[in-house]
Amino acid sequence: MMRYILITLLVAFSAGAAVIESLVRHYSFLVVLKNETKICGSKFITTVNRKFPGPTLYAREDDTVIVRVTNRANHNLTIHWHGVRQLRSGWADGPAYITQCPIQPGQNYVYNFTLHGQRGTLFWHAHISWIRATVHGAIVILPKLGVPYPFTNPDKEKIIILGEWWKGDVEDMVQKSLVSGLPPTVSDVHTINGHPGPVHGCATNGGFTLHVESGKTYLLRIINAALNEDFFFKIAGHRFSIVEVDASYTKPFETETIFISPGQTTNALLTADKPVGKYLITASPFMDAPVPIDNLTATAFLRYKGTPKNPTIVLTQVPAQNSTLLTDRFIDSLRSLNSEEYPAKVPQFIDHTLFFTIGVGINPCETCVNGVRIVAAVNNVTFLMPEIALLQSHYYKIRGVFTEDFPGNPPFVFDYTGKPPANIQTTNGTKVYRLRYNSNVQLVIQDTAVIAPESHPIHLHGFNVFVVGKGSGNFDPIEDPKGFNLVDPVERNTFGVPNGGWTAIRFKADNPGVWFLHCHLEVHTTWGLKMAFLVENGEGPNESLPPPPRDLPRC
Ligand SMILES: *[C@@H]1O[C@H](CO)[C@@H](O)[C@H](O)[C@H]1NC(C)=O
Ligand SMILES: *[C@@H]1O[C@H](CO)[C@@H](O)[C@H](O)[C@H]1NC(C)=O
Ligand SMILES: *[C@@H]1O[C@H](CO)[C@@H](O)[C@H](O)[C@H]1NC(C)=O
Ligand SMILES: *[C@@H]1O[C@H](CO)[C@@H](O)[C@H](O)[C@H]1NC(C)=O
Ligand SMILES: *[C@@H]1O[C@H](CO)[C@@H](O)[C@H](O)[C@H]1NC(C)=O
Ligand SMILES: *[C@@H]1O[C@H](CO)[C@@H](O)[C@H](O)[C@H]1NC(C)=O
Ligand SMILES: *[C@@H]1O[C@H](CO)[C@@H](O)[C@H](O)[C@H]1NC(C)=O
Ligand SMILES: *[C@@H]1O[C@H](CO)[C@@H](O)[C@H](O)[C@H]1NC(C)=O
Ligand SMILES: [Cu+2]
Repeated sequence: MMRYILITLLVAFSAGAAVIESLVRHYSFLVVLKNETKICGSKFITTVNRKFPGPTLYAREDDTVIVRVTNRANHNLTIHWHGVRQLRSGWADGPAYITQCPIQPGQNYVYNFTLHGQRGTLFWHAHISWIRATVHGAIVILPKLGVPYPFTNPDKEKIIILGEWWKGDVEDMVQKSLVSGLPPTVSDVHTINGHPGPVHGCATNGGFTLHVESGKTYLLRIINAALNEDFFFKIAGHRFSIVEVDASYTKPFETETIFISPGQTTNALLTADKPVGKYLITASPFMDAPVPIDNLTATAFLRYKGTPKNPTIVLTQVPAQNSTLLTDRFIDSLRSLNSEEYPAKVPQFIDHTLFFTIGVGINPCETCVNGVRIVAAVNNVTFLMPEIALLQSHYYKIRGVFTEDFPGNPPFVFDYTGKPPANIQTTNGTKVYRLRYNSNVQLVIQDTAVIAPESHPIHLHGFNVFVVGKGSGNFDPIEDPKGFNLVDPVERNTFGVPNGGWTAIRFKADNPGVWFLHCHLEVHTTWGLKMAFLVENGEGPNESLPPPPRDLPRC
């Protein structure tokens, strides 16, 4: 039984690349089943171009990217260009049943989008069920030709993708958990560029080695493509200078530990200024709640040119799995660069003030193993996936697919981080929240202690958001806004909501369409921790969603 997804993106860089600033990049992704015994366990995985991780998509700011996808697998597929703004190109965003119906086996779809006002590292991944476990790869957006980085020009650039690996078939596992109502199984190992390193029960196949030369500076483009795990990333003996996150430049700061959640990307400068030798690289999980996770550390090596055979490996200590202190220190150090060339355009006046609680719950389920199903919700609504994509339903005014009554505030006020209410059931529906074109939104997301407080990386499609505040306990709408950073807050597409705390974001709703907001822990998204914003058209065609491409998949 062969599973093929052929994503044909024809790679054809224009001959005039050296002189033309803006180009159309055509890419060819062939998604096929690959025998991947070398990583950990013997199994077939769905891949793009037979690569795991998949191919890197290179482009420059202002380029148009054309990706032709042909699905020859035996399951439905969509591809999401994670963090790409998709200004007025919502049809190319990719989340299944939100902006498009899936590309069914044997079908094609051409993703067509332009990279407006973004430069840095992002990534692409499948956006249906858990297929992104193996269907993902880097997106590198270089500055416009002739425009330098606003930091030391690196001698070389390296992509580092952190991932999660199951020995069994991930799709089978998830489908079984949906039937049973029990949590999905945690992964078997973590990976660095596809390799777990020497872990019991997994062939190392050499692992991943980052080759460096003394005195040179490297730009590491680090991506967390894992499904459910936050990571600490370290290189023994070395420090990083953080210069960009989620394709937005930051004020540089030094750190020896990088904290990165699923859906986030981080660019870090590394100078090879230590004695020639071999140094351990670690990606170890973070979890500060009593939630079972895969607790294995993925390892790789940094090796200087000229390192003798069989060197002593310089080791590093991985942070404690529950080190909230380190995650806070990293997150609190992030600031937008906010220079003349790259200003932080933080909305100063607010049109919509929203407050969302997020957490898990338990609903009755007659057919489930324990008679109950674990669910998750935003403002107590467990999102039900529609059968027709929301964007199509919106554009063609198809009734009955979604309702516009998503609550802007929790329906029931309680001590969110204190004792949970006795009733921990949720309500459900396919509800969206409507925003006027160009309105300014402030959204505070509050973690709840229902079942257990836990941190969540929340991803918003279609926008970058400014993370203006974060705190522990219950958000205080009078006192807490006084401490908001409205000058140089970090700008990103995926932001953490801390365990038993809250995060405040602001964004301008300048992108008409339907935009998904969800936890980037796939387990929570599966349980319903998701909703969508419907952003109205503005005036005239340059402020409106264009008609869908002719090949948009149908349901
Ligand atoms: C997968 O690869 C392994 C190792 O190369 C080999 O032993 C096995 O037969 C392969 N499986 C199939 C179905 O091709
Ligand atoms: C991509 O979109 C642009 C503008 O929306 C359009 O002009 C162009 O023909 C499209 N290209 C393909 C290959 O669909
Ligand atoms: C990791 O998890 C396994 C399985 O739950 C457990 O047996 C082991 O003690 C844990 N290891 C550490 C270092 O916490
Ligand atoms: C972190 O975990 C360690 C070992 O499990 C425990 O001793 C310690 O109290 C925990 N720290 C925090 C802050 O929860
Ligand atoms: C959530 O909705 C359920 C079902 O309507 C209700 O029983 C429960 O009290 C609500 N809980 C909260 C915290 O709003
Ligand atoms: C949605 O809620 C209704 C009413 O409580 C319930 O009957 C139904 O089973 C729920 N659907 C899902 C998929 O949870
Ligand atoms: C659209 O066009 C109007 C009038 O030409 C202009 O004022 C506005 O800034 C444009 N909007 C965008 C998003 O380009
Ligand atoms: C694939 O997508 C189509 C269109 O939404 C749907 O009818 C079909 O049930 C899906 N197939 C599977 C296996 O989920
Ligand atoms: Cu979550």
